[in-house]
Amino acid sequence: MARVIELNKSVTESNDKDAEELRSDLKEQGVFLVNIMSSPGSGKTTLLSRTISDMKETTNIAVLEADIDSDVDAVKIEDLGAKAVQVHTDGMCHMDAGMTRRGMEGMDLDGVQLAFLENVGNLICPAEFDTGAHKNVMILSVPEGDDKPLKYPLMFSMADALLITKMDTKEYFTFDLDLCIDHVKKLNKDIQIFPVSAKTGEGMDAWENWLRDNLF
Ligand SMILES: Nc1nc2c(ncn2[C@@H]2O[C@H](COP(=O)(O)OP(=O)(O)OP(=O)(O)O)[C@@H](O)[C@H]2O)c(=O)[nH]1
Ligand SMILES: [Mg+2]
Repeated sequence: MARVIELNKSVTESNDKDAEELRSDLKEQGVFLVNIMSSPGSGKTTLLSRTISDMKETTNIAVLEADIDSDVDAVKIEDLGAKAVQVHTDGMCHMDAGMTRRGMEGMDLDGVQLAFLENVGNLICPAEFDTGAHKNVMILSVPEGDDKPLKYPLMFSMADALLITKMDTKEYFTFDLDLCIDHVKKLNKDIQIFPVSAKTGEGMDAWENWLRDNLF
């Protein structure tokens, strides 16, 4: 059983200000926070699990798991030996900065260098709320299709990095990687793109080096 925190909608109306304050407070503590967004089942928890296994010898990692219900994702992360707290969003399809702060305050951040927020699985609302993270990362998995940047442009436009996951399944799906990258670059020319498989480990080095380069 993981620690579970029940959250209500933040009372404050100034999300952008709260987000700036959280970003700055976490930086002062030396905690680099990464917001992970994607549709349900695209592979956020699996990607985080692989990343933790690869990096845990050298980097102190904590994960804030946000879901509508259950603690299954936080339990998976704790089983790997990383710190995890599960937050429930009271039915809401995204995390905001106030909720993220309360979740982070529920975690022992002593010595933590890298923290992930696994946002609620959804390609729309999470892109509209600044959580206070230092970087926004989105995941698109091969089975979802190469046209998703055309249909959900906001998240692709605001992300600092895109992981194209489940590359090991590419032969079973019609997914044109170059075309997908082309769509994404038209929306966001500065985005970092990492094709990966959390199952085989393909491409994980480049993603993990990007994380290491960004630590405070
Ligand atoms: N073949 C393959 N399967 C993967 C990969 N990454 C994740 N999966 C599978 O995809 C399914 C969903 O993965 P999760 O990591 O639970 O996805 P999620 O985005 O955390 O899901 P929610 O938290 O429910 O939104 C699981 O069956 C994983 O085993 C991958 O790289 N390759
Ligand atoms: Mg998950």
